[in-house]
Amino acid sequence: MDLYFSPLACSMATRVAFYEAGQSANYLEVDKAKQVRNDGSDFLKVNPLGLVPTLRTDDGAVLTENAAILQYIADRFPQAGLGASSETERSGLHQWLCFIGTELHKGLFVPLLDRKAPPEMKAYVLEKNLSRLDYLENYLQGREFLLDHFSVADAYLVTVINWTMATPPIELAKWPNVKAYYERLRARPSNCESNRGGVRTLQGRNRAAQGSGVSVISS
Ligand SMILES: N[C@@H](CCC(=O)N[C@@H](CS)C(=O)NCC(=O)O)C(=O)O
Repeated sequence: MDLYFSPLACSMATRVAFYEAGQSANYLEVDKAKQVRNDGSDFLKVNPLGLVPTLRTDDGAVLTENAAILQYIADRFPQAGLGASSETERSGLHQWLCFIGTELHKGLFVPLLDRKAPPEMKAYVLEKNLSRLDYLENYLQGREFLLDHFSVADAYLVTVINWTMATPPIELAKWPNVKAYYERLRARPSNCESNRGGVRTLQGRNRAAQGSGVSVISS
């Protein structure tokens, strides 16, 4: 399989899922600014939206969207137990993948990480959507994972929470259950492997962001 990814981007969730499943893929890096792969080829020919993750399966299908790709990995490697084991759990998995993709990824973090978003927009997004972290805080009380076991939803959530290192207004210490969850998940080998050097980069960018008052990574 070919996974088109960018370092620090949401495609890290798919890499985490591959590592957790004990599987691998051809990891093809995309330069998001130029929409080319690092061999110079045009990524828009693979995914006209220009978004990572994009996965080409062994039978040649091109899949897009985190929620769809993550569930594909869970279904493709059922022995890894990264998906749902019952109908109810499947609904829970869908729920969390949708929540992370819409409420957190796009609703909260993308505007904060966008270099071009005006400060008023960032302030509005914080006022409107920061409560999503309160919801997560309550849910994670006494829980190790989003479901009763590690799942692809956790792979996505730890990836998104990583970005708090580059969004200075969000101090993770204010949500102790989320912080503890993040630290647990971040310590898993899958996360370390998928994110070599990435955390240091994010921390460096966070320092720059605090200095300038804006966030400096685009997603
Ligand atoms: N709805 C898509 C969103 C994916 C997405 O936003 N990917 C970002 C990286 S985190 C990206 O490729 N951005 C490049 C761009 O916006 O041009 C999904 O869930 O997969």
